[in-house]
Amino acid sequence: MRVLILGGDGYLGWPTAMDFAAAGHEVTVADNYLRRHIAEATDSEALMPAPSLSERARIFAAASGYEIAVRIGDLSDPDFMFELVKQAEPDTVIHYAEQPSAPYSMRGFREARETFQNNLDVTFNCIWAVKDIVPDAHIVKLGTMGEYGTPNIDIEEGWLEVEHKGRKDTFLFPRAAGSLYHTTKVLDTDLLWFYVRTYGLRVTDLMQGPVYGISTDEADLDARLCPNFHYDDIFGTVVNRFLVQAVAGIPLTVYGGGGQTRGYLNLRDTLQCVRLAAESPAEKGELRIFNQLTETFTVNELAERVKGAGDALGLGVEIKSIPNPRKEKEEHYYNPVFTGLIDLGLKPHYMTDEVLTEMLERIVKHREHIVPERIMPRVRWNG
Ligand code: USQ
Repeated sequence: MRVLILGGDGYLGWPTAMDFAAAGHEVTVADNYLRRHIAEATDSEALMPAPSLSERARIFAAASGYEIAVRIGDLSDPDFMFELVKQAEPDTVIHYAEQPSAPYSMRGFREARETFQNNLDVTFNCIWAVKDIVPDAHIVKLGTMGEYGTPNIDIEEGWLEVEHKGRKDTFLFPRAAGSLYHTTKVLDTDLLWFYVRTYGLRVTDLMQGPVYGISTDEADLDARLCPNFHYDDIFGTVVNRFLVQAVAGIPLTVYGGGGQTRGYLNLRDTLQCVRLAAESPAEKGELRIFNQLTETFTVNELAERVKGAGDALGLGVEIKSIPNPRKEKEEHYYNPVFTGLIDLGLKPHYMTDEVLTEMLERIVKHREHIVPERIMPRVRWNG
């Protein structure tokens, strides 16, 4: 397939690009380095430095023999998006090109507006470019489990059959997101659904939980191909943060009561899920939704697991609850259905002690680059 990856410089975008190229697909990536600019502006740089996209594509080509075409530009600009889609003529568009940080989106008016505009504009431009130029192409959109929030009923895969006053219909599962960032993804889903039912686009929306991991088959070819590994309060996801805290000798920052439950997955499984979805596309006129996670944990359980793996390496890990900077339930029911991707062929890589130990050993090699000031939360939801 010809595959166009929007947001190809990101934690997920870059390893996805290498994975598709290594599987024999023709890959183009596009990015405007928004995350790099925000990371610089908020002192939230990743643990290992990442060369520019063009440089990474050159290193990957030398190491593997697979080419990745790189376009740098702003996908919220319709001219750039339309030109790109015309040139790349994709069979599949993988859309990751969003400001992905919940804390950043809650920092203040400017950051909320930047998140809102970028995320909605890119989705809107992507929909129109596909509709007008390659209407049969399949859009694989990265959504988030956070769209659903933490409802007191089981979370179905995207849709809910409702019986009301003796009649039945199927609706998008109710959504109640916990940050402006997560809310932009709810709005994306609504936009996609409108254009799918009106113009017959084919779309897969992947409701993904927090991802952890550094290693993928292609990233391991050369240290400079490593995904952007963030441990800061802005871009770092909780497992990656806890592992870095364990290495730095900082007590693991459990927010509040620690009963918050989410659905987690290994970076390797993100790659599998996205490829499985792309290689078995949605039908025309179908908005297909999968819940993309492989296991659920409370924050307290995660902290205990990281402590266990860290202590076995002699790190003497401590856990300390700190006031929760977010507005979220700290004790709640959480039971998402996630069978769709398993049915497509996903073989999960679970969060074993071995996986955590491997990550800790890798982080230990970079321990002198950990900046402790990046760890404590700097953004409060009610700040
Ligand atoms: N948490 C802590 N301590 C920390 C960091 C986080 O207790 O030091 C807690 C949070 O309060 C939350 C949970 O851990 O309850 C997950 O937090 P997170 O920062 O790993 O995840 P989140 O902000 O929700 O966002 C991340 C990605 C986002 C993606 C989302 C999936 O940054 O792009 O959409 O995971 S989900 O959470 O399912 O919505």
